Amino acid sequence: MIRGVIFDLDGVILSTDDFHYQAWKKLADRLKIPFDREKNNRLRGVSRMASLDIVLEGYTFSEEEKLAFAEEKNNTYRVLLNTLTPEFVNNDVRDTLDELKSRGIKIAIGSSSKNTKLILSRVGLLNAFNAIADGTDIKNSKPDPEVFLIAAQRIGLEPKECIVVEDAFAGIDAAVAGGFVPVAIGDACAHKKAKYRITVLSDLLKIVE
Ligand code: B16
Ligand code: MG
Repeated sequence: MIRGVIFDLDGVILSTDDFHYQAWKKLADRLKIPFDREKNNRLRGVSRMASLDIVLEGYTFSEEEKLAFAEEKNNTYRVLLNTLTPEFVNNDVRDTLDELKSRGIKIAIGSSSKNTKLILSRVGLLNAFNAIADGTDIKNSKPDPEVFLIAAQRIGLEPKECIVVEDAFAGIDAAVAGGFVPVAIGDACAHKKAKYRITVLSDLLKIVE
């Protein structure tokens, strides 16, 4: 029986894809490294340093330079995040969260992003969840299930009692590895191991009776 839903943040609750793109593009342009939207799509759900490795593919830099590049990208990204407003989260998402709560379902965030709390506070959802687990809590990024296991622990549920909603392949892999019920939205719908595929978040209400 499903008693909890753990949501990935970026690509599920809202999308900051374009901000990631702009921030990586600015760095890549400065370094004279080609970067386009196709490459940006490969960064979805991937941690910041793993994303940087993809951005720098074919180029060699020291660890020190790479840490500085990641910080530079994040500074640009955070400036863009400051333009977020509650309108970035659509009504279908807000209504679904409210309905799940009124059905007694525990809801949590399980995101790789170290900017999770900034994003949630900008869109007015910082206090909307029973628990938040994010990039600041974990040693191992998705496809490791660590972030979802911490989220489940914080809402006091077993993985098998929780749905994980993900838009990234690595996130579905993480959900499967942790023993959660994997629900795909967006690009992740192409993942063979998704148990359910949804188009909009309110489709969850048919899965969680
Ligand atoms: P940050 P999610 C992920 O968030 C993004 O999908 C991914 O593009 C990003 O690189 C990652 O967070 C790390 O984000 O640089 O803010 O720590 O989809 O797991 O909510
Ligand atoms: Mg995501």
